[in-house]
Amino acid sequence: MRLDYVSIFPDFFAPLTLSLPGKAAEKGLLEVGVHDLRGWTHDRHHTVDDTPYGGGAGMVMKPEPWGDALDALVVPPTTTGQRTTVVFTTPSGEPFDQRLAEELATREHLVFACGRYEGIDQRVIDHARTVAEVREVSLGDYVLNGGEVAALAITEAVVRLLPGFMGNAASLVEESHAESGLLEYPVYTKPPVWRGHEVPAVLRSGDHAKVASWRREQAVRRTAQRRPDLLTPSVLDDGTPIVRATPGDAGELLTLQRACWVQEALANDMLDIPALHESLEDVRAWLGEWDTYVVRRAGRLVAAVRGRVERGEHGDVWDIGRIMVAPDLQGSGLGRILLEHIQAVAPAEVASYVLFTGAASVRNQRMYKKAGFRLRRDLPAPPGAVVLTKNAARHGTDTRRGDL
Ligand code: JDQ
Repeated sequence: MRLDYVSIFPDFFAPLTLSLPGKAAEKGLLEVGVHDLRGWTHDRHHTVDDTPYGGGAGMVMKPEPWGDALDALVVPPTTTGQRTTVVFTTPSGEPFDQRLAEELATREHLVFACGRYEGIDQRVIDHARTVAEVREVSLGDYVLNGGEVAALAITEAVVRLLPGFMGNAASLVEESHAESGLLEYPVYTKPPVWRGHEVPAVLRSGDHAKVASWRREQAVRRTAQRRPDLLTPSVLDDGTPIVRATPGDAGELLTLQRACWVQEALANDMLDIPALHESLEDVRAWLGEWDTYVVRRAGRLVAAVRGRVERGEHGDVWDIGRIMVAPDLQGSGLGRILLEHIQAVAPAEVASYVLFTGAASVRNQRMYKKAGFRLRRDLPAPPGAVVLTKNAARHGTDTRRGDL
């Protein structure tokens, strides 16, 4: 593979010409060229930028030096028919991920075009598409000052995939775990106790099956907490997903809440339940403070649940609330499923779950008891309400959120 970099800060790429893929270069796996864009300027001041058409702040990279750079670096299709791939790193590109790294690793020639200022004149990208494969790639949803750091990150992710690089025995192991779609489990080495922190006993037990299941549980737990987007969304029997609520759901949540709380108020003979009088602004405010999940049927928001951590005397408590099911779908088991779901997404550190319901809401109470909750007359509850709790009964290590 050949890699070329074009930038007004070629020093960024010094590590590449030194030792990093030096070993790959030795084996003839990799050729690297670093180029100063100013080498393709023709004026005394080596100008690479100009003011934007249409006005606005900042400067734009002028097209002529880039055109000459591409003329010099883009090569015609090889015997295999493969063209040069020009990678423009940009905040508006397709997101870089492992799949794209794998795709780029199949290319024979990559040219990284690293812009600065407000970016490169669009005609350079348009022209590049006529002579090469072009990928506009973003490293992630944050703003860098230029494309160099993104190009370096992409390079490292791609080069380590090349056959013969980094002694690829490890990558086989890695792939088998990556396939799980989960984050990595935590890893430990000697000593067995360090600054009072112990290596989990299961890892020192020598029981390979137990080790494997512990690691899988840790991986699932981490993924649920840090990257819930990676987990297959929870689904109802018919495949309807339970998804995180967004700010745009506030209006429909308010409607659902009114319908549900009118019923709750009638059942409990009390018409001034505070939630019944919440405004759209109130719903927007609590949406920002609670992990809220919703279910849609045919586009209509028909059910919701929310949870959040409360710091309690005896450890953290997962406060579950607002289990709401549209009146026409009550009794369908939706509430029970949402109750299971909100427990499943609770952070690992919670010791117990707590929820409140109307003292006269017998159907709700029956469902909560079936789900393992116990009525707690010993605990304080608002007037007309009762408290139910359940031990979170997590197993594994006493992993705190700070470690996750
Ligand atoms: C350039 C810039 C437009 C900031 C100029 C060239 N993921 C990622 N974040 N930022 C970049 C990539 C990136 C890449 C190339 C760049 C940023 N800038 C600065 C341009 C809007 C904001």
